This record gives sequence, structure tokens and C-alpha cells, in this order.
Amino acid sequence: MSPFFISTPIYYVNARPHLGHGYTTIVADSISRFHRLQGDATYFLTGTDEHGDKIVQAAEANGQQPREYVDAISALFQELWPRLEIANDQFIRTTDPKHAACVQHVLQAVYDKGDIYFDEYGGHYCFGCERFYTDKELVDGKCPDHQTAPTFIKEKNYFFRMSKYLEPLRQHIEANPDFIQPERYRNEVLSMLKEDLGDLCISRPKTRLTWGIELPFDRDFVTYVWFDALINYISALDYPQGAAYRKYWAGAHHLVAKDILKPHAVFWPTMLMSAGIPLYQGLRVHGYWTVNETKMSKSLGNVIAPLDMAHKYGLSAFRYFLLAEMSFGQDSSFSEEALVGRFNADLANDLGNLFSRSLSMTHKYFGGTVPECADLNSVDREVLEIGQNAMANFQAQFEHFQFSRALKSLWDLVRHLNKYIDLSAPWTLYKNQELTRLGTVLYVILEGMRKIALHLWPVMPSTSEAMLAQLGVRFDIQTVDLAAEVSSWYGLVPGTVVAERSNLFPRQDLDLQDTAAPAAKKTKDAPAKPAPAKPADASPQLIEFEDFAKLDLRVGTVMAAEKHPEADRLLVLRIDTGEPELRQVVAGIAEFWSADTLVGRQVVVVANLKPRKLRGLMSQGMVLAVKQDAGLALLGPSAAVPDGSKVS
Ligand code: ME8
Repeated sequence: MSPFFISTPIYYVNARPHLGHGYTTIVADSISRFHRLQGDATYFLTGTDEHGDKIVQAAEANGQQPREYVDAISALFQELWPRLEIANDQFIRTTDPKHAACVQHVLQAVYDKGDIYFDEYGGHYCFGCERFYTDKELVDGKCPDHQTAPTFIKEKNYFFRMSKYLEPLRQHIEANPDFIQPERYRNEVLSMLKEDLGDLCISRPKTRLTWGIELPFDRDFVTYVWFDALINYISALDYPQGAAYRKYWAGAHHLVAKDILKPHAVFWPTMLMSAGIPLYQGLRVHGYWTVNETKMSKSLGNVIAPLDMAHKYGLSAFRYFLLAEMSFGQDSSFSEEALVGRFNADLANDLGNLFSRSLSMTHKYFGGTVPECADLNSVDREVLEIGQNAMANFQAQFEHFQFSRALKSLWDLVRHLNKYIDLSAPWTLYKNQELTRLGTVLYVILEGMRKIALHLWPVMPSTSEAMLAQLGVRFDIQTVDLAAEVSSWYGLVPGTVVAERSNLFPRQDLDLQDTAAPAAKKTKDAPAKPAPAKPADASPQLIEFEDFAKLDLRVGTVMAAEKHPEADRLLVLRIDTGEPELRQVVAGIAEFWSADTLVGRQVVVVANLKPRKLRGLMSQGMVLAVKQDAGLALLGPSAAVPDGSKVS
């Protein structure tokens, strides 16, 4: 069991939590859960950064005392995380007394080492960044981050001899390629270190700011907010004596976005060197979420509230989307269109359908119990091979914070299992009563589904547990062996009872009401809002009830779909309408629906229509649909119902 410690930045309490904070913290939660699955001793830390000018100004603007204000905003963060299924081990606040004591301990150690000196300094100070800027760093005389003119401040302060440690730091980064990743940020820091970064001002006179931690060696000064904040990573572990520090610090990883690369890649390791504390293992840096190509900001009114998205589209979908959509290290643009598109394609179509049709086949063919797996043929062995690669890649990429690649690999297995179902046609095996072969095919599918569900636990914990429960498996982290999952395919016990149906990811329609971000163009998977219906015919022909009652309308699940070999407009559907055999329906919907988006969907079938041949293929009924200018909508039940249910 190796130790793994993961931290998020401690967030400023000058604003409510938004999507950016949500993303970093969900990533930290997922990676921590992944290490827990691997059996590592894992510790996950997050918290709030509560000192400094910025906070005092925000409290004043809110008509509150700093203490009252920080308590309220910090509580918003603390209350949000469990609602996003974030399971942090500790929530640290820089106003905690234990944190203040630790900051003073480290300051004293650095001071005793002779690495802190007193000096007068005049410079351009940005209150937004809470730091001095050199002339060279300003852009048109303004802070490049805040686009505001800095204030010239001349005062006496304490300085940390950071310059003394810059060369050892450079050597450490050169010798340890994994210290800062992805590579582009490692290179950025190496080029930063080519400049003369000088020393770091680490105090603020109390005449100007009192909301901070007092310097242990001069009571007229408080600690610079960054020197204070970075120490949270060890104060939380009860440095220097704490058992948690001794247990977890050796596996320390910090997760940040690129905005705070320099404090984490330069200030913090040089502080650690001076204080004689071992350096952290790894810094992992991600890019920004943007909305319509701009960084989120309160003033632009484009801030996305994480909980709104989770409520609207489901927490699992939201967490999955964040991890799958952002290529770790690069910027990514957030839009609800993209979220809905990915939801419908990956979760509703690929994963949801795999679950719903496999469980319903297990019920139909084996009374709902996992069948025995007999000898495998080459088609089955191909599934196992694709599965092994998918899981091995998933694990390797996840370990290296490449979440989008990891999920893409896992979806190779999801998609291949859907293909394997079509290829093996269990309905035909059943019709021919080849039950041993049918059992093997279903076993291979169900076991693949179990593996997929298990690997998704770090990303969508409760849904993963629900998927496992549908397969009759109770999630128990103590018994998970991820390495063994790659090499063996026989985890499911034949005879286990599985759920009758699964409706984990019902398709979503885009709903842009109450959304901050303006809509962009619609995606293929997000149908446009319907155009108003044409006025009804003024004099519809009336029929007797008895005539209507002649219609036998049934709900059925599309188990397979393919293009008609000889007609572009036709699709050939195989629909489970609860009868011993699947119904073949030839439908003129190919213009509007692709075969793979239909599989797993419940539709309404006219079941007592006289069979007729359409371009050479027999069609046993029709599916009901509404045709509009915007496309063709298929009719179906609003929630899953047993196949064969009569529409009345
Ligand atoms: O910097 N995209 O706090 P902070 C992605 N208190 N991530 C984003 C984001 C976006 N658009 N916006 C914010 C501070 N984040 C200091 C940290 S640590 C010792 C002190 C996330 O509230 C991302 O993790 O400004 C970023 O690094 C962090 O919020 C900044 O949070």
C-alpha cells in the first residue's frame, strides 16, 4: 500500500463556488477514489483561503466583519462538496488555530536558518493579486490579470531569500520529469527559472492589513497570504509531529489550474527546501474552463454554478462530462449543448442501452440469473482482448491524470460489447435453442458490464454502485482488485440474480431555460425545440370506439437495427415486444435516425397490422412517430415499462 495524498487549491472566500472550483475538486475526488480502489492509503484535502486584503475588501463590500464573512462563504464550499459526491478527508481553513500555529512554526524555522531579512521596498502592488509587480511584468502599466493600474507602495517588509533556492529547484525539476506535469507546464516553469525571480516579500505591515497571521518574530507584521496559504498542505497533516504527516506527505500531489502555477512550482518548493521539509511528489496542472471562449467571471455574468448543472442533468452525467470533455492540461469550453450531446451519445446510447438490453435478455432467456460460461470462441476471445486493453489503458491513463483518454479507452469496451450483441444475435440463438452458446454470450456481456461499472466508480460513485447492484454485485472496496480485473474475465458468479430492467440514463433534451450562458448552435443529439403544430384539419373523420379498440398497440425495445440493404430510407428493426421471438419491423425513418441511436429505445408498435413485404423484407407492424419540419420524433413511454405492455 503506497501512500497517496491529493490536495486542491484552498479557494478564496471572496466569491461563491463555481464550475472551475467544482472541476478541480471533482478531479481530486476521482483520483483519490481511484487510488482507494487500487488499495493505496489515500488522503484527500481541500479547504478555503481566508486571509488577506482581498477578503477584507469583499467583507466590507458585503457590510460584514471579515470573521463573519469568511465563515459564511467557507460554509458554502463545505456544504457543496458532499452534494457533488466529493468525499474529502479534511476541509482546512487558514483561520483554523492549528494552521496559524504551523505557519508560525515554519516561519520561525526559515528565519532561524537566516533565510528571512528585513528591507525597504517600493513597487507596484496589485490588490487583486496581492503581490508586487516589476515594471517588466506590467502590461501597458496595468496588472495583466486584472487589467487595473497597480498602486505604488513603498514600505519596509520581510523578505524570503527565494533566490538562494532557485538553482537547486531547477536541478530538481530537470532530474524529476514527473515533478510538474503536463509537460507544457514543466517547460513553462523551467523558462520562468531562466529569469531572475529574486526574493519574495512575505509580510504586510499591520498598519495596512491586520487580517492575517502574525509573524512570530515581529508582532507589527502579518504573513503574506501566499506564504500563509501554501502551508495549509502540511498544517492539515499536523506537521511537524502528526501521524498523518508522517504517513501521507511522502505521496503528496497538488492539483491546481494554470493561474497559480508559479506559487506552487516556485514559491512552495523553495519554502520547503529552506524549512528542511521534503518536496512534494507531483504538481498536476489543468487548464481553464471557458464559456463562449471567455474565462468565467462574475462581472460577465457567465459563471456556471456546479449544483445547477448537477440538478439539471444528473450528478453522474455532470461529473462524467467534466472528466471526459476536458483534455487535462488544456483549456476547454463549457456548454450545455456539449454536455447533453455527450450524455446522449456516451451514456444514454452506449452505456445505458448496453445495460437495458442485456438485463432484459437475461430475464427473457434465463429467468434473470447469470448463465454459465462455456467454451469461448474467437469472437468471445476478441471481446476479452479488447476488454483487457481498455481496462489496462484506462488504469494507466487515469493514474497519469489523463481522464478523457482513460474514459475513451473504457468506451472501446462499452461500444464493442454493443457490437458483440448485434454480431452474436442472442435472439437468434434463443430461437434456435442454442442455450449453451447463448449463456456464454450473455455471460461475456454481463461480466464486461460489471468491469465497466467498477472502473466508473471514481467518476460516478453512486451510479457505479447502482450498476453493480443491477448485476447482483454489492460494491465492497476491500475486495476490489483492479489489476486482477484486467487479467481475468470470470468475476460474476453464475446463478446471481440481476435486475429486470435498467433506466440509468434516460435521454436528455436540451433545456436552456434559467441558464447563464447564451445558447450556441444546436448539436445533432440535442433536438431543436419543436415548431408549432400545423392547425388540425377542420373536419377530421370520426370513428367509432370499436374501430379504435381494434388497434393492438404495444411497447417494445429495439434490440437491433440496421439499414435496409436495398433502400436508403428504410431501417430494419428487431423489436422485443414481449413475444417469444423478436418482431421485424421495416420503418421509413433512416433519414432521421441512425441505426445505433435506436438500439435500446422503447417504441410503440402497431402489433396487429397485417405483415407485408417492404423492398423484399417482411415487416410485422409499424412504429409510431410524429413528423415535423425539425425531424421525426418517435413515440415511447415516459419511463421504462415491461416489453409487450399494451398501450391503452
Ligand atoms: O487561487 N477553470 O484561489 P481561487 C478551471 N486561494 N479551474 C478554475 C477556474 C476555471 N475557469 N477558475 C478557478 C486561489 N478554478 C488561492 C489558492 S492554494 C494554496 C491558494 C480553480 O479561489 C482552479 O483550481 O482563485 C484554480 O487554480 C483555483 O480554482 C483558483 O482558486
